[in-house]
Formats: sequence, structure tokens, C-alpha cells
Amino acid sequence: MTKLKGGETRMYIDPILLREEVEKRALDRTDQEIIEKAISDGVETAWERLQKQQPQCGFGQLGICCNRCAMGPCRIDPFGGEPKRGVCGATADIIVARNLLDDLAVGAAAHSDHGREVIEVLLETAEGHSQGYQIIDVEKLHLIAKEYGIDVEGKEKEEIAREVALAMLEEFGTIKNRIQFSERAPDKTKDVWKGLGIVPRSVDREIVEAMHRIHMGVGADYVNILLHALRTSLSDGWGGSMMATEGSDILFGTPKPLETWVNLGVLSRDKVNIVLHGHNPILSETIVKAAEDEELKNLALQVGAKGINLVGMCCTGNELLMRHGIPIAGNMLDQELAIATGSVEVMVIDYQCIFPSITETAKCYHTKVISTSEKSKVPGAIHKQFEPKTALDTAKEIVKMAIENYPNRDPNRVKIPDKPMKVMAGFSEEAIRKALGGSYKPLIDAIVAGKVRGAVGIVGCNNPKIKQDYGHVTLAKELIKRDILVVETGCAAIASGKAGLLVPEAAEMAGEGLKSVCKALGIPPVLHMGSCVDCSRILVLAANIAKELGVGIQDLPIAGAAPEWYSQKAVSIASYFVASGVYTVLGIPPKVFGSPNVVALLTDKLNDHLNAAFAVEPDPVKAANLIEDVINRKRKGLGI
Ligand code: BF8
Repeated sequence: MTKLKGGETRMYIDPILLREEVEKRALDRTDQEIIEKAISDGVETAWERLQKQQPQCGFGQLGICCNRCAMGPCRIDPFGGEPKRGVCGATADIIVARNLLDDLAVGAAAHSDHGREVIEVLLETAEGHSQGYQIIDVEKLHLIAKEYGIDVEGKEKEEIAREVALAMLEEFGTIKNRIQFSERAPDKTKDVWKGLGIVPRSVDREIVEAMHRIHMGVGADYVNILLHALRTSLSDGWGGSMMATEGSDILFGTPKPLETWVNLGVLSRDKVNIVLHGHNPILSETIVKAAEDEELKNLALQVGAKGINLVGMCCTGNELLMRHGIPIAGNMLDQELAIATGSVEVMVIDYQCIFPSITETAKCYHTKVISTSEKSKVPGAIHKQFEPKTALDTAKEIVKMAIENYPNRDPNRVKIPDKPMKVMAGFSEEAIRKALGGSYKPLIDAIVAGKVRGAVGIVGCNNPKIKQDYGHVTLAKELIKRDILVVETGCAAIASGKAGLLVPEAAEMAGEGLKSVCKALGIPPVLHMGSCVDCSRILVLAANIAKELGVGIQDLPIAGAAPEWYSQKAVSIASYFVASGVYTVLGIPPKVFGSPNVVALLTDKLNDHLNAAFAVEPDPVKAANLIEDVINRKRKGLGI
């Protein structure tokens, strides 16, 4: 240990071993640089915590431990010996299926509750009760009103927004047994849902019913449990998540292509750094406005800073990046690293994907963590409750706290990587259609001609079990090489940004066909479509192409992948992809391998009904092979 100024100690570690460790953890150079700093500073991160958990519980990994009731916890012998049943009599099939439905419902709930909050702000804005919000995308508001059968003639936008918001809020617990946005799916896909009995009936209902079904003594048929899992996921993708996306577009604008920067190098050496982390853009949108306040800008100068620097993190970051070009510091595993740069005055958190230990990381530096949602309080954080009525005041207060914390930054402990990476983002479904000239015909023609062989949605998280970004970037590079267009959301998109795949020049890395299409349109071969709730944009994209072709989504030469997923939300996304007819490869094994029956259903038998299933393949090159095979099979099915 070395004594540092201020009394801190710095660990001495063999530089060769340190380098090896750092390279094992992350692909990106800037991430590696700060991982090295974090290790040297003695800051514990997710990688250390994962090491401390080794060996992880084998029963848990296989999904065959059950802690659902007080007769347990129970576990099943994975080798076919005793015990074969839990105390209640549940087999491995039931335990695995119930655990999976539990995870999925948690994920669907997280997305959908986020959606509900966005729509509540839309309602309060329409009624004039919010502060700092407006209805920005009136065109989209009118289109959605039409979908809901709301008459727009002669009405003010606020009146229409009010009716739209109420119609959407009603769908969380509707008794009409139908979610309006699910009507966006092509008829041939909806027919499959009807055949399987998995048409989503309402957002809350499917999640509550999931909780009921996994109670001891309810669902004992694993097939039936998993069918409900698919229905619950559809209520997320075509319900809660889609409402989050569309509501945010109405309030903050539908994204259009723009350029900005990504990686930890977007933090500033001489400005007040505020990191906006989490998933819901409603408060951070007002922080963007507050940072423009002249008084606050002057205050920043008074404390010796050269200005205020807002940067995003995770999906709140993606939302701000897509609509305003706010630079993004990184994806899920970067949250601790951003703090370890020693340059963050305030990290504002809303909810989801926030490490419960983030305040412990912050204690190692001068960073203040500010929580803003009553649902997501963290010990050690300063809580500033966000309310739509006072949003702008709260946002200004937060920016002021960051400015006042700037003098506490210790320049000797700051390290910020050079050279952020340029990205082109903002590819909403509408923007992609516009880039194609207003219809999907040019893309369809390119697919038919084989210039573009298909498209793949790479989505989902980081997971310290795999080198950060390696799965995302390797898979994306493999696919574009094979003339397969990639669309991305969430942490996957940020990974591609760091790796330089989100710029038009990256077309050089694509196969000849895809390269020519990207060059003609001036777009990257990997398109950033937004945050994780914006996976709903991928569904709409697929639905619109399928409708133009007169087929189902399940017939299209498309696939999905989540190479580094960790969250329950990712379980829900992968499931609504598959339920919508999109073959999906997971890079991290889900906790289902304790039941060969469940594995067979998910990876094989679903194909008979959905023309899609799950696959598990940790090697991204092999995953690309699997995907290419499926795309070729589906091309054949379409006769192209
Ligand atoms: O919702 S990809 S780690 S940040 S869960 Fe979280 Fe996963 Fe990132 Fe966005 Ni999505």
C-alpha cells in the first residue's frame, strides 16, 4: 500500500498481473483504464464481488432450488437421484418453470411500471399540473389517438393527450381483455397467439396472475406455466414497454438521427459532472433544462468550473442520447467506473440496474448519489423526491448540489480517459422508415436481392460473468460481416458505440451488400434504437415490415440476441421476442438447465407453434452461426 495525499492508501499490485486482470474484465480501452484505477484505489466493484461469490450455488444455477414457501427451501437432485420433489411435491420441471415465470414477471413489472409513470406524467401535463413538460410530438399523439379510436377533430393537443393518457392507463387493469398496441402485430402473428391462448389481456393482470400461478398449489403443469410466461412477456413488449416508448416520444420527441459521444471520456476535467443513471427519462429530461439555467451556469463559473457537463448512464442515458445527443458515459458495468474516475460531483439515480452498493463506491470519492424515486431509495443517498408538479425546481436543486460539490473534487485523484468515441444514434422506427424514403420497400428489396440477408436485434445488459462488451461487439461484428443488419438497444447499443460500430464509417466492416446499402443511406451498419423499453420499437419495425410483405413476424429473416444479459427485464424481452416469432440466442445460460423438459420446450418445441425458440450459446461467433442458419431457413421459407 502507498500513502496518498489526504491519507488514503493505494494498493501495490504487480503491473503484469494487473494488466491481465483488467483485460479479462473489459473490452473497451477506456473501461480498462478506469478498472485499473479502481483496483489501484482499492475500490470494490462487481468484478470483485463476483469473485467473492465463487463457487456459485450449482442448484441455483440450474434453477432447481425453491424458496417459495415456508416448507422449504427445497432442492432437487440434478442427477436424477433423491430428492426428486420438494416438500410440497413439486418436481424439477415445476420448480424451474415457476422460477422462470417469477423472473419474467419481475422484469415485465419493471418495464410496465416505468411505462405507467411516463403516462401519468403525460396525463398531468395534459391537465396542466406538471412543471417543465410539454407535449412535443403532436403528430405521434394524433396517430396514437387514432389507434385508440379517439376523435381529434377540433380538439386542443392537451385534450387529446388527456384522453390518450387515460385510455392507456386504463389498459393496465382493463377488463376488455385486449391491449390496444398488441393490435399492431400482423394478423398472422396474432393468429398464433390466439391459437396458443397467449393474447395479452391487460398489463397488470398478466403480472398479477403470474404471481398467483407460482404460488404453491396452483400451477403444477410446466407447459401451462410457461405459456403464461409468454403471455406476460407480450403484455410487456406490446403493452407496458410500448407505452413507455410512445408516451416518452409524445412528451419529449420521437428520436431522429444525431451525433454524439460515448465512453468514460465524456466526463469533463474542468466542468461539473452530473451522471444521469437509471431508466426513466422523466426527471432527467428536466435536469437537461435546469442545466441551461443562466443562474446555475454562472454559479458553476463562480466555483471555478468551466460549466456543467451532463452525461448519461444505462437506459436513462440512452433516452437522453437518443433525443438530445447528451453524451453517454457507459453501460451497466460502468456505473462504478464513472465514480472511480474521481470526477463525478453527482450521480442522479431513478431506478433499475443501479447497484445497491453504489453509495459505498461514492464514499471512496467526493461523489454524492441522489435518489429521486420513492420506489428506489438507497442507504447513503440523498433523497430528492421527484414529483411532476415540482420537477423543474427539484432538477435545479440537484444541479445546484452538484455545483456546490465541485470544490470538493480532488484533482490528484481524477483520471478521465482521452478520446470519447463518436456515435450516430436516434434510429427510432420512424427515423429508419424516413431514412429509407418513407417506406420499407427499399429495405425489403435489398433483403430479397440478398444484399441484406436479414436483421438481428442485439439487446440486453452487461454481466461480469463475461468480459464487458465482448459478447455484444463480437456478435455485432460477425453479423454485419455476413450482411446482416444489426439494430440495438440498451447496454448492447452502448457497447457498440464504444467499439466504433455506430458510425457510418463502420460500414467498412460490413459485407459488400450491407456496406453498399449503408453507404447509399449514410447510416451505420448497427443502428441504435434506444433504451430497453425501446425494444418495443424493434417489435413495431418487424411488424411493419411483415405487414408490408403480408406475412407474420415469425416468417421474417430476423433474430434476436442477448449476449451479456443479467436482468429479469431481459428475460421478459427475450420471451416477447420469441413469443412474437423472433428466434433469440442468449449468451448467459438462464437458470433452467435443471429441467431437461423445460429446456426442450424452450429451445425446440416452441418452434412448432411460434416458428421461433430460444438458444443458448456463450460463444458469440457460434451464436452468429446459429443466427445465420435461422435467417437462411426463414429466407427459404419466404422463397428468397
Ligand atoms: O434496461 S440493458 S443492464 S441498463 S436491463 Fe439494465 Fe440490462 Fe443495461 Fe437498460 Ni436493459
